Amino acid sequence: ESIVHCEDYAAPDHNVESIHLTFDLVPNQTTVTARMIVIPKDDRKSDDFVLYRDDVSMTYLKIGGKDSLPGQYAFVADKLIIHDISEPTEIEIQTRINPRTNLQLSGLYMSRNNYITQCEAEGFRRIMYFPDRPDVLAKYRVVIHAPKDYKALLSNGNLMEQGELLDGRNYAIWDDPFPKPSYLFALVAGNFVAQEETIKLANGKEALLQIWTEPSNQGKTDFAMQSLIKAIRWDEERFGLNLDLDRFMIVATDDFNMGAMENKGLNIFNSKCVLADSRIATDEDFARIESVIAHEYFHNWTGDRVTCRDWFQLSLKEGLTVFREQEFAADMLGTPSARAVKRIQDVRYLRTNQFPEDAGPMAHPIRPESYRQIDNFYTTTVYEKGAEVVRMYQTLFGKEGFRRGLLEYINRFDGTAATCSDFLTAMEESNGEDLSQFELWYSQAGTPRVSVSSKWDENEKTLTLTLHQSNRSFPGRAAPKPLLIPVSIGILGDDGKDIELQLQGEDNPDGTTRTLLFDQQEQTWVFENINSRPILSIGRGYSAPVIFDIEYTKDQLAFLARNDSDLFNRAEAFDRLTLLMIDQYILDLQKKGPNQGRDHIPVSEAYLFTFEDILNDESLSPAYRAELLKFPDENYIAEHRILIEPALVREVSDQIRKKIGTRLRATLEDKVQKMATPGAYRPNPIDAGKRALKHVCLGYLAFADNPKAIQQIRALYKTANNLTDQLAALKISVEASLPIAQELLNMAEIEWQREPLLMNKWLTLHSRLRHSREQRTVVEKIHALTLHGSYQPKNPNCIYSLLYAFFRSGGPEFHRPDGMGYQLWVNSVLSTDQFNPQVAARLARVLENWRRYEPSLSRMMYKALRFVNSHRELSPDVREIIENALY
Ligand code: B3K
Ligand code: ZN
Repeated sequence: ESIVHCEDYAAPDHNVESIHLTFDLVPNQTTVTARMIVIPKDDRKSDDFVLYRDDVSMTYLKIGGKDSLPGQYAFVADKLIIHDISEPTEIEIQTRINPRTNLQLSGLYMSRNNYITQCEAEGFRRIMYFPDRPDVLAKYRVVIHAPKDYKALLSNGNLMEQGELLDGRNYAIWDDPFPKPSYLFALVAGNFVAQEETIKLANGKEALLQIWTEPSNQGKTDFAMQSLIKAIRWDEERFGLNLDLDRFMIVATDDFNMGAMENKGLNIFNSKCVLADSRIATDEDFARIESVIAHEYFHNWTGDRVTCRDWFQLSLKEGLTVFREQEFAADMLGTPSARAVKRIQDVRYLRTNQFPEDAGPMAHPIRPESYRQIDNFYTTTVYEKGAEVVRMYQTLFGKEGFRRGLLEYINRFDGTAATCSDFLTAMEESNGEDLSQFELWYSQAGTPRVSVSSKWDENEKTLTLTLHQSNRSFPGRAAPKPLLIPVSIGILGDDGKDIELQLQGEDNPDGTTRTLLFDQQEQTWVFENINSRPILSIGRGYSAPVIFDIEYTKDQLAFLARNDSDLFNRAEAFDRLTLLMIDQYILDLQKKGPNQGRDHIPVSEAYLFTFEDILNDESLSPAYRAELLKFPDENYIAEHRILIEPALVREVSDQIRKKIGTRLRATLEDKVQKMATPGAYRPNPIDAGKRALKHVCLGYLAFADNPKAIQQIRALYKTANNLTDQLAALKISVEASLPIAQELLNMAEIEWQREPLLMNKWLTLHSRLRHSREQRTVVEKIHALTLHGSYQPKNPNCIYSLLYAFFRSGGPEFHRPDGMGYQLWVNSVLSTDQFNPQVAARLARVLENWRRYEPSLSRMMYKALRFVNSHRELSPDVREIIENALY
C-alpha cells in the first residue's frame, strides 16, 4: 500500500478530449458505457494510456472501434493500462457497478431509491475506468436511462433532450460545455421535485436556478434559493464573476459523507446544509446554509473553471473558497459589530479544530507533501488555515489588490488545472511584490508563535516593540525558516483612545492601525510621540494564523475589553481574561483536597465587573455581547492547557457558570427580558443576536439553579415559534442537568420523530448529558440510542450526530476513568470501517491527540488505538490515521 508524494508529480501522457457516457440505471447492476477520444501528448514519456479503477468490472473494451485483443491492455493493481496509444484514438469501455451495495457513498450509490454520485476525490474510478486525476480535463456528454417513475434525471451542464424510450423508460441527455476533471462529474436520478426561479445575470443573460428535493421536503428550500441568489449577486459585484451556465442546480440528499459538493452546474448537498424553515432549522443553521450554498457556488470559478493540478493543491481551491465564503458572509451581515462576530467565530473554530491538528500527529502544511488516502486531507488545515493564508494576501495588498490578483489568476488559468504557486505568482505579479518568503506558508506546518514584548520610554516618549517568531520543527526535516507575518497593531493611550501611529524615521503619523511586515526571526519597531502609558493591541482582526504570546495584566485586559476600537481584539482581550480567570480557578481548586469545599472558590470581582459592564453595554450589539460572554466550551479551554484533564475542566466550568449566574442574577434576568423577540420568527442577524444573548443569560441562570429561569426555559420550549429557542431550552436543561431535562427530551422525541434533521439534533443532545446517579452511564445511553428507531446505522448524519458528537464533546462522560467511552469508540470505528472508511476515519481522528491527556486517560487511549491497529482488515483511511497517531 502506497504513499503518494507531491514531488513525484508527473503530467499525464494523454489527454481526454471528450467523453460520452451512457448510464443504464439498475440498482444492483448499472451499466456504464463510455466512449472517449484520447489524445496523446507530444511530450509524452510513454504510449501507455493509464486508467484507474476501484470496485468496477469491465464487460468490454474497444480500441479504435474494434474489440480489443488480450495483448493490447493489462490490469496492474488498481490500474488498467492500454498500450500503444500514439495517435488520437477512440476508446470505448463498458463497466458494471452495483450502486445498491455502495455504502461508502463514493462513486454512484443509492439513497433510498434515488441515484446519487460523489466523485471527489477519487470516486469517479468507482463508476468507470478513467484517468481519474484532476489534471485530465474533458468535455462530457451524458445519457441517462432510468425507470419511468424517475422524474428527475440530472447531470452537469445543459439539458439537450429528454423523453421516453421505446421500452417505456425515461431518458435525458446532458451536455457540459466546459472541460472538467472527473471529480466534478455528477449524476442524480430519482423522484425529486424542484423549486425554480429564473434570474437575470449582470451580463444580461438569463439563468434557471433549481433546487431539487424529495417530495417530503418540498417547501423547505426558499431560504436556500435566496442564499443562492445572494451569492450570485455578490460574486458579480465583488469580483465581476458571472454564472457561466444556462442552468444551475442544487440537489438535497440525506445520505452524504460531508456537507456538500461543487459538481459543475449540479451541486449536491447534504440535506442539513440546504433545508430550512423556522421549524427545522436554528439561527445557526440558517447562517450555515447561507455560507455553504455560497461556498459551493463560489467554487464554480475557484475550483471548477480553474481547478487543481493534483490533490496536494487542494487548498488552492478550498482555502480560497472558504475565504470567499467568509467575506461573503461578513458582507451579508453588514454592520462592523456583526462582521466582528463572524470573525470571532471563525477564529474560535480555527483554534478549537485546526490548532490541535497543527500541534498533533496529523500536522501538515496547507499544501501537504504526502498522503496515503487523500480523503484524510480534507482537513481544517487545508480549509481554514488555507483561508487564513489567502486572507493574508488581502491584508497585504488591500481589497483592490486582492481582486486584481484573483482575476489575474482566473484569466491566466481558466480552463486548466493550476497549483498554489500559480496563485501566488499571479498575486505577486499583479501587485508588483516579491512573495518568495510568503510561499513558506504553503510548506511549513505548525502554528507559529509570535512573542511580543514592548517597552515604553517615558522620557523619549517612544514605544519599542519587539516581535520574535518561533515555528514548530519536525524530526527529519530542515529547520523551519521565519515566515512573512502581517501583524496589524494599534496602540491605546490611557484614555482608551487609539494613538496616531508614527514610526521612527517617519515625518507624520499615519493612521491608528498599521500592518507591520514581520519577516525575520526577531524584529523591532519604534513608535514615536507616545505621550501616555500605552497599551498594545496586537494582531487586530486576527491578521495572521499565529499564537501571540504577550503578557498582559488582568487590568490591561479588562481595559482592552472595554476600549479597544478593534472589535475583534476587544473580544480577544475578554477571551484572554476569561482563560486567565479559569486558569487561576483551576490552580485554586487543585490546592484543595477531594472533600475540602471545592465549590467555595470565588470568581474574581474584577472579572465579574468586566463581565457585567459588557453585558450592559448597549453600544454593542446583542450578537456581539453574546459571543463574548458565552462560556468557552470545554474543548476550547482544553486546547489552551498543557495537560488536558476533562473532569477538572468540567468541574471548573460548571462552578464558574454557577457563580456568574448567582452573582449577576439581576442583570442576567433583566437581559433575558429585554432580549425578547416578539412577533413572527425571522432568522435575521439582529433577532438571532437577541436570541443568542437571551440564551447565554438563561444558561448562566440555569447553572445557578434559578427557579424562575428554569420556569422560563420550560416555557421557552413549549411556547417557542422557532427551533432556535426550542433547541436552546433543550441544550441548557441537559447541560445544567435541570430536573426538566428528561421531560423536554421526551416531548421533543415525539414532536420531531417524523423529521430526520430534527431527530439528528435530538440524538446530538444526548452527547451533552451529564453523569447522574442513574444506573446507566451516558456511554450506555449513547450505545442504546444506536438501536433507536430514528438512528440509521449506515447513515453518516446519524453517525456524526450521535457517536461523533459524543466523542468530540470532550467531556468526562466520554473520557471515563474506566475506559468505557474508549471501548465504544473502538467498536464504532471498527464497525463503521466495514462499510464507510471515510466516515470511520473521521471517528478515528478523535483520539489522535491522546498524548496531551492526563496519564491515566492517555494510557487507555493508547491501548484503544493499539487495539484498532491490531486489526488486519482496516481500510487504508483508518490505518493512516491510527498509525500517525501511534508512531
Ligand atoms: N469539495 C468538497 C469536498 C469533497 C470531500 C471529498 N472527500 C466540498 C467543498 O469543499 O466544497
Ligand atoms: Zn470547498
